[in-house]
Amino acid sequence: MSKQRKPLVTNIFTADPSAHVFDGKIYIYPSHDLAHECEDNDNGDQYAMEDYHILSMDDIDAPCVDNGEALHMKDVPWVDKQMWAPDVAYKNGTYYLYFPARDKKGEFHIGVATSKNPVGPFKAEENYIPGSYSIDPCVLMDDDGTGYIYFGGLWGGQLEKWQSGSFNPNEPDPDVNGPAIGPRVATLSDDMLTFKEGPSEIQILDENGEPLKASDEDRRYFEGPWMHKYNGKYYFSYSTGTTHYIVYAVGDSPKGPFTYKGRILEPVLGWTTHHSIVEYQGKWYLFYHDCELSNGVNHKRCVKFTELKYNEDGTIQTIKPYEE
Ligand code: FUB
Repeated sequence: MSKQRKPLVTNIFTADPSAHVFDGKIYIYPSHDLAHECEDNDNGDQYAMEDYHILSMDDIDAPCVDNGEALHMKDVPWVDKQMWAPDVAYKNGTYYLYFPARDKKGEFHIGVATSKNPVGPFKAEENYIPGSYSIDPCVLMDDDGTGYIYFGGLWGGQLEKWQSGSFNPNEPDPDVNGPAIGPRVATLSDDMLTFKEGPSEIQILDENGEPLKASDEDRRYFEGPWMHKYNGKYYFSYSTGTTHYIVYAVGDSPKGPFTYKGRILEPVLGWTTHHSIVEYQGKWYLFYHDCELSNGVNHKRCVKFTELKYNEDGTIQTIKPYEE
């Protein structure tokens, strides 16, 4: 029985799924939402997660298993709170878990933890990756073995505060008529633990080759990046945040620029939307979340998946999450 478009697990709340295939099995690296009572705010204080649980499925129709706690913030010396959306990468027999969290000064940075097992337990490095900031890391291991890490999120994710190159809590918002703030990309070092190059800002362009504007909230970057390759092209997808779409842009190189192409997922129940895209046995799947399990409570989310289809010209068919 396919679990498509149903909560993958119901014993815990999960969100921000990063799906990967390792040795023929599907592994999902989500955030672990906690069921505390609190008010929502634009700073994201309601997302007070403390640990990670990794989910797995033997195949796309198999039951989804919660493999238990893989990393807790008490075991990460630099972290104070809010372990948000993670991703994983595999290289030379080791799994690298990349995760954002607030440090003791209240700044978001990105840490890395390693394990020989895809479901952990993971052991974190003492400090965050030097030069990292903001939230929502995702990693592409390119065909030549180079790792690229993408990250950044507006509002609670603090990306606006890094416009000068260092953290400025009083940084004014960008001019709405100017270019949107872009996500960041860095090249990972050969040992996957530091940045070899970058971070630099990614450009997302409209159909005329102009950078998307900050006022273009239906299309500009907000948070939740994902990168995958299809027919040799780089597909950079992300959440538009305030307008609640998952959209994508396509380019010829891992660092862009990328040209906006369209919507992948229409809004789901709940404020946030966050996804990943993975190929499994010749089909493509979108992993995403909504708030069905809590009847719409923003910080009590559940991970789901559905099939994703391309058109002949390489564009992606838009998914309406509650219509077949
Ligand atoms: O889960 C906390 C935050 O909510 C993530 O970092 C964002 O992408 C949004 O899903």
